[in-house]
Amino acid sequence: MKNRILLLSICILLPFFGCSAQDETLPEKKAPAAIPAPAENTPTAQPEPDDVIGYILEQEGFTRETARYIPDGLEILANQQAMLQLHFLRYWKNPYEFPKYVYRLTDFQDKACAEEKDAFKLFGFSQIQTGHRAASRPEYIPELKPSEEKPLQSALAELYKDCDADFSAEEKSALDKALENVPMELQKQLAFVLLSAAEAKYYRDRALRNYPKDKLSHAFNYAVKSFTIDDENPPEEFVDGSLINWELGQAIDYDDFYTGAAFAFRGAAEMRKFLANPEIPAKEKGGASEKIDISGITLEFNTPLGKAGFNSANDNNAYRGEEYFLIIDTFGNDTYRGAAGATGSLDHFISTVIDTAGDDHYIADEKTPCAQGAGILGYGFLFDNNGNDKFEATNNAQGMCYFGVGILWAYGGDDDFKGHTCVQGSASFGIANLVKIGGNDSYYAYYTSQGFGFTGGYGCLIDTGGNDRYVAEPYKLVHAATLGHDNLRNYSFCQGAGWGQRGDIFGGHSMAGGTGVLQDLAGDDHYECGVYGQATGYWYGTGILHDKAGNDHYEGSFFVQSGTAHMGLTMLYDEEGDDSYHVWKAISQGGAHDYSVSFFIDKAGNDLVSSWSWVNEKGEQSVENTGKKAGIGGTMTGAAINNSFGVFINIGGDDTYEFYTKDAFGWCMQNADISSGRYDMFNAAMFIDVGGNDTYIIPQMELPEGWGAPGNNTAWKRYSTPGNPKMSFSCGIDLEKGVIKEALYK
Ligand SMILES: [Ca+2]
Ligand SMILES: [Ca+2]
Ligand SMILES: [Ca+2]
Ligand SMILES: [Ca+2]
Repeated sequence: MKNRILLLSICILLPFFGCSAQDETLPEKKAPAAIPAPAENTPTAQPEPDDVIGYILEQEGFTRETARYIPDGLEILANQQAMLQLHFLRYWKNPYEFPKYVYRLTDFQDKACAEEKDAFKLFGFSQIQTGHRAASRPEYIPELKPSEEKPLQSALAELYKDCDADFSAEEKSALDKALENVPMELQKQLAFVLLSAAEAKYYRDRALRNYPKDKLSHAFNYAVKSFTIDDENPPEEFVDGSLINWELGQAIDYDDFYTGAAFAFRGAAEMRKFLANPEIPAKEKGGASEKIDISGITLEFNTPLGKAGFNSANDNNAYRGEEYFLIIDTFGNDTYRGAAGATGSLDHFISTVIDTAGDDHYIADEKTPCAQGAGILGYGFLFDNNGNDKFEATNNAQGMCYFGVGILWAYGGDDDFKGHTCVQGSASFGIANLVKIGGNDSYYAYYTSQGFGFTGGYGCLIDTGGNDRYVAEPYKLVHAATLGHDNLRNYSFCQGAGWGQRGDIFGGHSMAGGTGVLQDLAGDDHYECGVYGQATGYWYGTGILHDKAGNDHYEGSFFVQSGTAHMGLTMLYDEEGDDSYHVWKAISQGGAHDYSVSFFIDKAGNDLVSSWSWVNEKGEQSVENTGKKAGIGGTMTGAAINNSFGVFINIGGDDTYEFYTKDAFGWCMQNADISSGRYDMFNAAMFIDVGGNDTYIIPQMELPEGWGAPGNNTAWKRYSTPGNPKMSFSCGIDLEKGVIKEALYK
C-alpha cells in the first residue's frame, strides 16, 4: 500500500503558510462600492440584506449559479474515482446547498436517536448514505416464523444445516434438557434470533460471491491492521493493501451485505423489545397478552457460529466475547473480554451482545481483531442498557466496520469509551454507528475514530445528552503530523472526518472517501484533536460535526473545525451557547483547499474564535505556554485556496476574534495558471458575522492596499494572486442585521 500520510503531505503547497510571497502581486480589485469598506474601524450605515450571500455576490456581478465550479469539470474528476458517494457530486456542484444537506441529515439522526431511540432507523439511514437501500426498513423484511413445536431446536437445526455443520445427537439431547425450565415464549424469541442469523449468513455469503474465497482470510487480516500499518514501511504481507480495498471493496454486493445485516439486526431488535417487556402476545386480535417471568435463567448452548448464552440470574458474569455468537445478560455488573459483539474471526461473522443492567466493563487488548460492536467481513452488535459502563479497546471497536457493519448503542449512565485506532463510529466499506443516550461521557482515541468514514463508509458517533469530552489525543505522538502540518501534534482524522484512497500521485486505484459524522445534541462539551478533525475531508470525503446546544470548547490544529484538503465537503455547525474555538495552525474554521467546500456555521452566543500558537524565543512553535503568541499559517475563518469554497458564518452574540495572520477573514487565492483547467474554476472565500458587538483582536500588521481591516459593522476584502482574479471571490463583512439563507433549515 502506498503511503497514506506521505500523500497527505505532498500536495500541501508551501505558499499557504503565509502570504508574504503574494504581497508583491496584489490584485487590481477593490472592495465593492455597495459595501461600505474599508472602514478603519469606523462603523458606517449598513445594508440589511435578506440574503447576505446573494447580496455580497451581487456586488461583483455574481449569482449563486455563476459563483461556483463548472459542473462538467467536476464530473470528469469524479469519474476517475471508484465508489464516489451519491451526495458528493450534487453538493460539490452546488456548494450553497451543502448546509441544507447537513441540516436534513443531522435532523433525521436527532429524531431517530434522541426522540425515537430507534437503532434500526439509524442503521437504515446509514445504509442509504452509503448508496444502498436494500433493507433499510424493518417492516419490509420478510417475516420469519419459529415453529410451534420445539422452536429453538428446529431453528438451530436449520442454522446447522445452512452452515454445513453437524447438530449432534448429544447436543440435541443436552439442549432438550437445558430448555426444560425455559419459558416457551423465550425459546421462540431465541429461535427468531437463530432464524435471523441463518438468513444473515445466506446473504452475507452471497454478498462475497465475486471475491475468491481463498483470499478472504488475508483480506480479514488486512482489514484488522489497515489503519495501523506504517504506510512508508508496510509489512511484506500487506503491500497489497490498496489492492484489497480496490478489489474486495468493489466486489462486495452491498445490497446483499446489508440485507444480511438487516436480518441479523432485526433479530437483535426484536429480542430487545421482548426483554424490555417479556410477555406472551395475545392469541387473537383484541385479546390480552400475558406477562411472563424470565428471571433466574442460566442457559448456554452451542451453535455453528459460536455459543449462545442467556443469563438472567442475579450474578456478575465474565465472558470471552469471541466464544459467543449471542450473549444476553439481564443482571449484574459484568465483564466482557475480547471480541464481544464483534466478528472475532472470519468464521465468527455474526455476534450480538445485549446487556440490560449494571455497571459493565468491556475490555479488548491489542490482540483482539475487533470488539464491542464491530464488524469485519460480517456483523457485530452491542447494546448496553443502564449503568456506568467502561468500554476499553485498542483498535477496531465501539461502533466500527471494515467490509461490514458494526453497531454499539449504550443507554444511560456516565460511560467511558477508550480506544486507539478505528474506534467510536469508524466505518470503512460499510456502516458503523456508536450511539450514546444521555449521560456525561468521555471518548478517547488517537486515529480514524469518533465519526470517521473511509471509502464506502458511513461512520457516526451520536451522543444525545450530557456534558461530554471528545479527545483525539494530540500530544502523545504516534502519527506526528510531519512535513509542515504540525510536528508537535498527531494526525487525527477524528470527530467528523471523511477520507479516501488517493492514488493519483503514484499507483492509481483512487477510491472516493466516505462520510464521518460526530453529532452531540446537548450539554457543554469539549472537543480536542490534532491535525485533521472536527469536520474534515480528504479525497472526496465528507466530514460533519454538529453540536446542537451548550457552551462548547473546540481545539485542534490544521484542517480542523471545517478544514479541508483535496476534494472534501465539510461543515461544523454549532447551534447555540457561548463557544470557544481555538486552532493552533492553518487551513481551518471554514478553510478550504483544493476543490473543497467548507462551511463553518455558529448560530448563536458570545463566541471566542482564535488561532495562534505559543512560540519560543526564536519564534518557533511550542506546545508549552511560553507566554508568547504568534500566528503560524493562514487560510482561516472563511478562506479559500486552489478552487475552493471557504465560508465562515457567525450569527448573533458579541464575539471576539483573535488572529495573527492576514490570510483569514475571507481571504482568497485562486492560484491557477492559465494553462490549467483550474484557471476557469471558481474560488470563493466569505467571512460573515451578523449581529452583536464584535471585537477583532488583530495585532497591527501591514495590510496590502485595498484589503481593509476586519472590524465591527464594516466590510473588507482580502485577495492574493496568482490565479485568475475573475474567478476568485473575497468578502469579509460584519453586519448588524441580515439573513443568511445558508444558515436556515426551515
Ligand atoms: Ca450487566
Ligand atoms: Ca451497563
Ligand atoms: Ca453533550
Ligand atoms: Ca454550542
